[in-house]
Amino acid sequence: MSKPTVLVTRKLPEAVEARLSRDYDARLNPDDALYERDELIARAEGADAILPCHTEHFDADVFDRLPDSVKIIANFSVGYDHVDTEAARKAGVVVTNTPDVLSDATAEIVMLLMLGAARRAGEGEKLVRTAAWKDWSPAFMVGTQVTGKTLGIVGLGRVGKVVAKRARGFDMKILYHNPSRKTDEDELGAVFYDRLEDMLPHCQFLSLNAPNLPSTRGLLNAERIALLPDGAIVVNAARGTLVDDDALIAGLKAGKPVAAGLDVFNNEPGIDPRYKDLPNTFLLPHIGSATAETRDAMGFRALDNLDAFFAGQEPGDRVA
Ligand code: 8YV
Repeated sequence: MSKPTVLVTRKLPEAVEARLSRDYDARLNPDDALYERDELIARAEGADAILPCHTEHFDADVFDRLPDSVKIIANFSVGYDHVDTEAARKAGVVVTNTPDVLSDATAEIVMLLMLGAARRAGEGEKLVRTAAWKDWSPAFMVGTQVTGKTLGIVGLGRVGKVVAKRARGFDMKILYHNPSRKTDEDELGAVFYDRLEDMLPHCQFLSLNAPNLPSTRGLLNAERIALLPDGAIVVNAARGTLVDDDALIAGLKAGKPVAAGLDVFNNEPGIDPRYKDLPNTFLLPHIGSATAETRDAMGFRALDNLDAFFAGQEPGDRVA
């Protein structure tokens, strides 16, 4: 029997591509070129499956135009907000994601964002790199201490739970807001707030760890920022859509929050340029899951889903 054809939209780790080429008729992308809509559809001609990243968008128009041969979209990502799952269902296309395997790597970036924003790492690094570091004094580059502070987590899901665990290593007190209360085992002593507005006044640090959903879009707005205590620090390694940029930028200019650590943005990579001009931002280019170990694990997880599908089984991570 011939191997199923898989269109792979981006360059993947060597070991993942080796397994892909062994088990499938893989259409790889060695140059890692970004396929725009028309090219993506053209390249999918005759393919049985697509293995995309969050850089490709599958809206209703794409599903209308995708060749009928495509039966599954096995994402190389945990988030699948780049896929219109309703349109996928209507088109009879199965969609999967890669949960769990990137929670540790992403939680590391959340800690880096907290530390980087609190300890003014962006400013400090710039001083050293531009040879602008001229002096030292007790008043030089004074930041906020992370140890022992109160951290509010919006979304105690897979990543949020690991963030809570890591933050406990910094003796932080953990609060969380979630659509529903977690079990004792998942909470591990974190304090649940049914209403986000009730939690915000206690958050010396606030970490956004919720998915991009209609209910979370623009969640961090001017009214909610105003509820944060003085000196609060906000970090986001989830999705840029959770933030109202105008509100956060106005807040950062006014000193509330006092700093922000951001790994994700609206309209990546063309982010709101005002973030770059603010000294109190610590900015990273969406690298939450970018470790060699996690990239391999994400690829293998996507392949496990494809293997199950083509073996006539239900893929473990089916989301549509
Ligand atoms: C990935 C992510 O780098 O998996 C996700 O949802 O946001 C990132 O960590 C990216 O999506 C890979 O496609």
